[in-house]
Parts: sequence; structure tokens; C-alpha cells
Amino acid sequence: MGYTIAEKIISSHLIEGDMSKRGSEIALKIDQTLTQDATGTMAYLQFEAIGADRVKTERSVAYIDHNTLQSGFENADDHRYIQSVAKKHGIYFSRPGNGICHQVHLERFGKPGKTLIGSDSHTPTGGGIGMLAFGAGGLDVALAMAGAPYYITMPKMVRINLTGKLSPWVSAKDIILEVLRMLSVKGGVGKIIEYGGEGVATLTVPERATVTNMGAELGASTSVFPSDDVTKAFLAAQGREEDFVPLAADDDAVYDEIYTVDLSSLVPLAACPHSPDNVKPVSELEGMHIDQVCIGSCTNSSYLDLMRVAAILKGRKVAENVSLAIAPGSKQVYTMLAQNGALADLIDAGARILECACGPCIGMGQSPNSAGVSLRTFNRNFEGRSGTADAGVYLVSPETAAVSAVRGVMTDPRSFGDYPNIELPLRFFTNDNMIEPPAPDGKDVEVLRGPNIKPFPLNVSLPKSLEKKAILKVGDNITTDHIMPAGSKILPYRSNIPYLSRFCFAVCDETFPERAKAEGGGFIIGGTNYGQGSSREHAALVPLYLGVKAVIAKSFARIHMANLMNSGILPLTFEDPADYDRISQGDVLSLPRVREEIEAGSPVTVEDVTAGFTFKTVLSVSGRQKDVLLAGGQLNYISRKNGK
Ligand code: MIC
Ligand code: SF4
Repeated sequence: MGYTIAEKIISSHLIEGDMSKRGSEIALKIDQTLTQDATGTMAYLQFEAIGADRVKTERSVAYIDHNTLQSGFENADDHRYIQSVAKKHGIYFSRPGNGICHQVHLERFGKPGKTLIGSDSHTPTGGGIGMLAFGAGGLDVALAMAGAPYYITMPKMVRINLTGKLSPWVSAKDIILEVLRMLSVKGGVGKIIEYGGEGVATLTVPERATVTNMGAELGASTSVFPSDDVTKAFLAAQGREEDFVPLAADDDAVYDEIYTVDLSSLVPLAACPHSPDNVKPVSELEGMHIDQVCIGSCTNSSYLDLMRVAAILKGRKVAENVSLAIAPGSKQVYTMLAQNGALADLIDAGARILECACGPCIGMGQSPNSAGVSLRTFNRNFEGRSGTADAGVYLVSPETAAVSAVRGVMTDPRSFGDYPNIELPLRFFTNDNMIEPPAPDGKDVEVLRGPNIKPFPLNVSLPKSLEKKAILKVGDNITTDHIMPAGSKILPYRSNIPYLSRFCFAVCDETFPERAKAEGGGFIIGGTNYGQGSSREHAALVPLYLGVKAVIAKSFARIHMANLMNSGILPLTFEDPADYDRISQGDVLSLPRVREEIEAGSPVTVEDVTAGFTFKTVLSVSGRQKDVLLAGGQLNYISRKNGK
């Protein structure tokens, strides 16, 4: 029996487990890691707590791209901490201004056939160049840097065959929006999505990366494209042809699910508020009033994307009612636009050029006006994420965004005229002068810590029984942006858990932090796909700080579930989802034999003391994860293992 692309990479990196058993735990050797600054500070604090010296990976890179709005000392201090800790421990440091981690990593470091984990959920962007790349919590990245394997549940294999060729004005974003429409934000959970078929060869590496990037929104473990002549040409154009290896699925590879997307019949699409799978054809929204257009983010800020945008804007003007903001994805892209004059076309048309960073995508500025409509080439349009609670964000392609910015209303770009014919250059402009290599020997490097860095919470080993209130009950598809919101006002405190805790679940219930404190913690009741979205482990560390002992949900998103376990918070699923309806917020729940039941691997009994009924929950974890939970989280588990 042949292998899929993912199975080939897994088999060459397998350290533990049986990859033929889908759904069982396997451990992978990790070749590369990346961090960004919003999760990086915590990841490096944990790396230091593990007590490792130099990183054991082939390449680890620390990027500064999220917290670049420096309206106080906090972000600048954290950047300085990351810079010094990276230098000391053998990590490359991509300075602020050099670009968004995923875009820069694709350009300068990504290698087909390698494994990558990153403390950011969009790390699967690397799948565009044939890497097996996973988003992970900061602690898992810290462990991988220290040489530990990365544990995942062996996913199911899904194949999406691409047939035909995209029509003019339809682009990579429309492919992934179509897949989201087909499969939904839960459709990829427990699966690796592989792309194949004749349509693959028609897509450049940055276009493939747009598709794998938003595989995160499907909830997929990761997504991957073959490594072929197109990949080789991209690497050669980046001056890295030696990094090329070919990679394709075997003809007799076995997939659990197979779908077909006909590129020729795709039309421009938009994900409507407030979910990336709420997809409609742009033609159905034609003429809708818009207030803002933002172009950029790790999904759509490549050279190709912005050259198309520049061609659309050239000699035209941004409509009077629209504010257009553009953030190039990397210094490479930005420099090339400046060199060939396209930047002048953007500026002249009235675009507001932002630095190469995440910017508006994570609410770092450019929040829309009240009840504003914002078209964004980004990947997430969760409620409140833009920084304006009642704004409506539509996710669209750069073509739809640029044409609509000129017309002043939502516009199907196919009505605009000739499609700009932009090709990737044979040679990108490369200058890695903003990527600092680590010190050859870090012993003398002093790590610089600012006053914003506060100790992170540690759990205690699991007690015999638990009795607490259900302090919050929420619905389906709760995102980490609900649990631990981001944005310019909160993000500077990613290394200050006590401060962050004031905003926990504020989108759902502003009283939650105070209530949680008053009750001395408790349980959270959730629906399906609880914790989808970001990899931020703060969505587990902050609830831990507030005393949350367990989340009882219908199902969990992969990265968040791993983060809960790393923090020692029990991720319990309802054996019978109907029990969800019987619990009310405020009920006292008792888990009388929780430790014993988990040790025995049996279902965990929960008594709703207030409503007077008993139900069962399941902890679907491996033996290792069970031990981590019994120990009260990953760091306690490691120190116990090390006999400390
Ligand atoms: C996001 O897009 O939500 C983020 C901000 O990049 C997060 C990471 C974080 O919360 O710092 C992610 O996607 O993992
Ligand atoms: Fe940055 Fe947005 Fe990409 Fe997250 S999704 S890494 S915030 S650009």
C-alpha cells in the first residue's frame, strides 16, 4: 500500500507510535520551529523553565510581527527579551519590520519534506512548500526546541483533487473559501488535507500557501501540497534551489475522504460575518456598502497578491467612503514593490501603507468604524477580533478587495476589465540583513527581562475529587478569541497572565473574570469545536489562573485541547451530548472519583448536584497525556520525570 505525502514525511520522522492506526498517538521528530512575539515570550519563558541550553532543531526562528504597535514599554521590552533569549540559545531572530512569520518562513527557511511546528495556528502555511507544518502551543514548541518529539493524534487523510484552472479574477483565496464552504470550520478536525490533481501545477507556491494557511480555519491538523517543479522554481528564485526535494503521494495511497474542486468553475467568494465558513459568492453581495478594505496578513500578502492589487489601483483612486490599508507580508515583498514602482501606484491611489506585520488582522490598529463593514484578505472574521465589537468583517481575495476599494461598494472583480497578468520573478530580491543569527556560544549573552514579565501559573496534581460550579456555559464553535481576546489593548500583556485574566471571556460575558475569582474557579461547559482558532496557550493559562479545573464540551479543537492538557485542565467530552442541555450555568458539579477514574481509563462521572442527575464524560487521551493530566500539567510532569 502506498503512502500519502503526509505519511511519507511522518514515516521519516516517526519516533513513537504506529502510524497505521489513525486516531492513535504518534511522536514526530521536529526539524524546524518558529515562534512569533505574541506567543513567543511565554514559549521562551517555558524553554528557560525546562532548563535547556541550546536548541536541538535544525533551524529555529523567533519572529517579531504581532505586537509591533509600541504604545508603552511592554511590547518593546518583550521584543528585547526574545532577541536576547534567541541569541543565547541558538535561535535566529527576525527583527520587527522583517515581516509576518509565515510569509518570511516560506520565503527564507521552508524546506519540502521537513517538519515544522510553530506557536501560531497558521504555521501550516509551510504546507504550500511541501512541509508538514503544525500550529502548536508555546510549551510544545519550547519542548521541540529542547529536542523533545511533538505528539499528535495520527490524523485521517483527506485528498482534495484540483481539476482545471482558475479563471481570470478568481484566485487562491477563492479555492480555500470554497473548501470552507464545503467542509465548514469543523470539517478538518482530526485530518490532514492534501492537495493533488492536475490543477496543482497551475498554482504558484505563494498561492498554495494561501490555501494551506486557511486550512487552519477548517480545524485541520495541517494541509500540504506536493513538492514539484513549481516548488523547485520558487526555491531557485529565492536562491535556495539546494533545499528542493521532490515529494508526491504514491498512486496507490489510501485516503479516508476524497473531494474534487474544479478550479475552472470557481467564482469570487466572500466569508461573511462572523465565521470563515459562512461563504457566499461575491456576486450575491454586489453593491453592499463598505467602509474599509484591508489587504495583507499571512494569507494574502505575497509579491503576487500585492502586484495584482497595485495593477488594479494604478492610476485610480480609493473611493471616498473607503479607508484602504495595505500591509506587505515581508521586507522582501515591500522592497520589491518599492524597486519596481508598484508601491508608488499603491500610495498614489490613496492606500495607507502599514509596516510588514500582522497589524489589523489581530486588531493592532485599523479597527473599523461603529457597525462598519470591512473587507479583508485575512483568514479570520470572528466577532470582535477587529477591535470594533459591532463591525462586520468579510474575508475576500486581494482582487475583490482592491476592486471594491476603488468602486466603494462590494464588487465582483470580474466586472473590472482585463485581469492583470503578473508572474513570479525568476529571482526574488533577497537580503537577510534583518535576520540575526544566534551567538556561536551563548554563555555570555545576558537575557534582558522587562517589568511586564510576570511568573506564569502552574497547576497542582489532580486531586481525588473535584466539586465546583459550572461558572460559564457557552455554545458551539467558541474561539480562542472569545476565551482570551487579543487586540492592541490586551496583546502587550501576553507575558502578564494576572493582567490578561481581566479580559477572559469578555466577548461572551464581561462579568466572567470577577465571578470566576469570587467562586474560586470552577468548570466551563462548551458545545462542539470548543477552542477553535488560534494556538494561544493563554486561552488555557488564563483560565488556569482563574481556577478553571475542567472544560466539559461536546468536542474540542486540536491545539486548544493540547494546551488545556499542558496546563493540567481536564478536557472532558460529554458521552451523551444531550447532557449539555440539562446543565445550567451556576449548577454545582461534583466529580467524586475523578482521579481514580482517569487512572483506570474509565469514563469520568459528573454529578449535577443542583439539578440532581448524574452523567458520564470521556477523556480521550493517550497514556502519556493521562500522566500529564494527573501530574497537573506538562511542566509538573517533566519535573516529576526528571526527579525534581
Ligand atoms: C491569530 O491569528 O489569532 C494569532 C494571533 O496569530 C494566533 C496566535 C496568538 O494568539 O498569538 C494564532 O493564530 O495562533
Ligand atoms: Fe498574524 Fe493574522 Fe496571520 Fe495570525 S492570522 S499570524 S495575526 S497575520
